[in-house]
Amino acid sequence: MIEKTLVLLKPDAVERNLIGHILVEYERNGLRILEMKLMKASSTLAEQHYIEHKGKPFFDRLVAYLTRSPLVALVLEGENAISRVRALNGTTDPADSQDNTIRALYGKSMSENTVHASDSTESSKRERAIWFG
Ligand code: 3AN
Repeated sequence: MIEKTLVLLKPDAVERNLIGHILVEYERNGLRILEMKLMKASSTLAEQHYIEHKGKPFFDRLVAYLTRSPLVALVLEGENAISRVRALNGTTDPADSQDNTIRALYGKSMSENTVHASDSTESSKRERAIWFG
């Protein structure tokens, strides 16, 4: 099934000049960039994005991280894009991520793990609406 997924190259990725390094991984795996923008997220946007984590001890840190400097938001499209991009990104904790995943290569920590991708069709729809209207 052809799917769309919402991806963020989070502030630590942009700060370390990793945009090109990460995009090449998606593109060479046959995923097409449909939309893309470099922007600084507002707290309101970051809170909406991470609404499922509201109330958790790391929520405020998550919002501060996402808003501290520019990020890149993009929509990728391809066959089974949602699960394929999650697999390319690796697990939430970079220390556990399989070799050659984006988080194993570039992730700094559980909190600063460089990339985000939607985890389901519903999340993709919700997150694409948040970031691209
Ligand atoms: P993923 O981004 O792999 O889908 P989620 O949705 O479980 O992971 O978590 C969203 C973000 O919240 C993660 N990218 C990570 O930065 C942060 N996070 C999740 N769990 C923890 C935790 N236990 N401690 C610190 N940060 C966390």
